[in-house]
Amino acid sequence: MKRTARYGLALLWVVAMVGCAQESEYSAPGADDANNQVPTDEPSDGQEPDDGEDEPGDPGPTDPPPPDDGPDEPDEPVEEVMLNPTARASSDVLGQSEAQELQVVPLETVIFDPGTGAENLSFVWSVIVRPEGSTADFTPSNTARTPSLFMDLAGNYEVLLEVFDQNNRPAGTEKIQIEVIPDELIHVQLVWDTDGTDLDLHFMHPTGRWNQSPFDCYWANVEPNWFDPENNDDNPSLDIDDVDGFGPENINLDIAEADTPYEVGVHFYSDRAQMGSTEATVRIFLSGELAFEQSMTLSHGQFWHVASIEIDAQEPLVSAGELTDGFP
Ligand SMILES: [Ca+2]
Ligand SMILES: [Ca+2]
Ligand SMILES: [Ca+2]
Repeated sequence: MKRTARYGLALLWVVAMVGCAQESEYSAPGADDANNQVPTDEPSDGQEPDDGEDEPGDPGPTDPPPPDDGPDEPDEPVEEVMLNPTARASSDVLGQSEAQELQVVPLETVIFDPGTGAENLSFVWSVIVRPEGSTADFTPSNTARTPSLFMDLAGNYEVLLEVFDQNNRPAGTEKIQIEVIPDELIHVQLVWDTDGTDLDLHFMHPTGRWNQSPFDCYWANVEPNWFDPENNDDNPSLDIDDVDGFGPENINLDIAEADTPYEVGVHFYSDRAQMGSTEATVRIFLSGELAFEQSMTLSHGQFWHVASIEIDAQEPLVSAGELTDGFP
């Protein structure tokens, strides 16, 4: 079956502090994300953290003391928590870094740490900036102390950490930037906008035929041996075949043959959810730089010839833009 993942290595670490604002005005993170729930010791309901306002029926410990407590027993002040959150790539062998700006390759798993030893705290992690089409979510949950995140797409991510004290009062926030940069010569990325559908990315050598081994690299031919049979660096590889919706699928190539236009295509293979059509987006990175981005609406069964890539040509990337019923 079709599910391989190939991991690259984390490359370098940069340390940089990003804003720290105690008791910030951030609203409850990710209200649209079912996995985003504010931790609470209260027997109720997963509401947003108590904002200090006295809401009727709210039995939370942050309610102000009864009036007869008198003015000489003020509320216990919120103590600022000193945070030094870090992110590190799971494949990094050098150990923990102090990085709040991290650079990794696509499909790396990044592990987050709030950087505080204080107990009785709870944490909420949110992805507040992500590449369009990314569905990355925290494992095991966004309220874990040290969750991990699978960096599903090339591009920029920003992660917000919110910390709450034992009374669920906001006690600090920090942000971490993750830059996901492909380290291959050619990195082709496919995402689409429907669930329950299976689109397939194809990367074909000019001597090949679409959807046939060995010169089309796709889900049935994930790492063919092209060019020099003794060299694996000149072989393309498909990282993931996504079969249940949205993608991503990536095909990479480190060494390109001279005078060789590689062809990129997308096939709408299966429409289990009966969506009828879906919009596919292909991004092509050359040496880590986004060089091409196009979207196309495909009906079930259709094939989109996306582009040609010839690295040493005057114009290395040429849009094809052809849509056919089935493979041409
Ligand atoms: Ca697929
Ligand atoms: Ca080879
Ligand atoms: Ca999927």
